[in-house]
Amino acid sequence: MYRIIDANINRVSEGLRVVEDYMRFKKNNKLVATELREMRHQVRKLFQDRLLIHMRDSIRDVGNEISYNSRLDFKTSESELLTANIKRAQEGLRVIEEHLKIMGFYDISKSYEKLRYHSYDLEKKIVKKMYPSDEHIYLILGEEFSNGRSNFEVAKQALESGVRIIQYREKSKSKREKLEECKAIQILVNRYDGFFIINDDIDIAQIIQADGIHLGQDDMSIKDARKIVGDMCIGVSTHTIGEARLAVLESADYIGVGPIFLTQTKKNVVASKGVEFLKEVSDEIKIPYVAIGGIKINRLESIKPYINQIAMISEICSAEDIKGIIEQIRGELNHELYNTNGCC
Ligand code: TZP
Ligand code: MG
Repeated sequence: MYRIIDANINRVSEGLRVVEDYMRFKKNNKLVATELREMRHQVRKLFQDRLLIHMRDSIRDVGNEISYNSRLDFKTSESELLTANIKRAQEGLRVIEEHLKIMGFYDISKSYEKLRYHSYDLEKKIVKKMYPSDEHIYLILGEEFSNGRSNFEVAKQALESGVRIIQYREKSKSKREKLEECKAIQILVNRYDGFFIINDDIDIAQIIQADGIHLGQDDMSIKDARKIVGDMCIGVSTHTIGEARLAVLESADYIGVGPIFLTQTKKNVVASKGVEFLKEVSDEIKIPYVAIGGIKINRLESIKPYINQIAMISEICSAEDIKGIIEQIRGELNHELYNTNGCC
């Protein structure tokens, strides 16, 4: 029994340590790293007994060989690494909890149970959805361009057609109206395993636990936004290669690149060098980027070599047949795209 407790205290601590260091060094997420650190210390402190080390016999542990010969722990992505290690910690906590009960340490067992519940909550903060950088279509909602349809209706049709990234962008609705609409759309997006991004309103994004926020050059800086949203995905609009470089330095998760063509959709749009700017970004920028501004199906040919992802408002929202246009766009994009970069 002591060997089981000892092995699992180590297992839990090590699992937590892997995640803690990732949150600390890769994500610069002080809050979550601190929570993990405290939990790790608790795991060691709650049950201390000389017998733990005394009974240890790692050399003759039959599990060594099983583990050495197995490829079940093979991992290829950061999110797999995080999930595996937080799960390892949870399983270990459960083992400790169950065995301490029959060893007569009921109260201590209940404290480990508490830690396990805490770890479920932490898992939500750690295993966040990654920005889907391999999706080609990024739909931005705007009711005034939607032919009398609601944002919810447009989002629903797009999701049914397989669009996964949806941004909510309303410039003249009241906060309350936007919030109610976003709550409903977030639930819908979750159902389709999509990725929902809120333009401008960080408070709405926080309340509905959106997947991301999108900031313009006049909104708060990424650094300040990070203080509020932690490691939620942050996208930033850029109009020059200088702004794009800065967004990368400030650790944006993706950037908007545009306007590429003339657009009537956005008021007071800042001019950019259009396709020329897009080329610069495709040559240099190593985070996901999405081309935006006046993107129409019949203009795709000229930008195909430089894009992986395109954002559209009017071309999709105003279409008579939303599903039809999405299918057409997808047909156009599905071949010979410049495959830009990895994920964020
Ligand atoms: N940012 C730069 S251009 C633009 C935004 C939000 C509007 C894009 O709309 P459309 O209808 O796809 O040109
Ligand atoms: Mg803005």
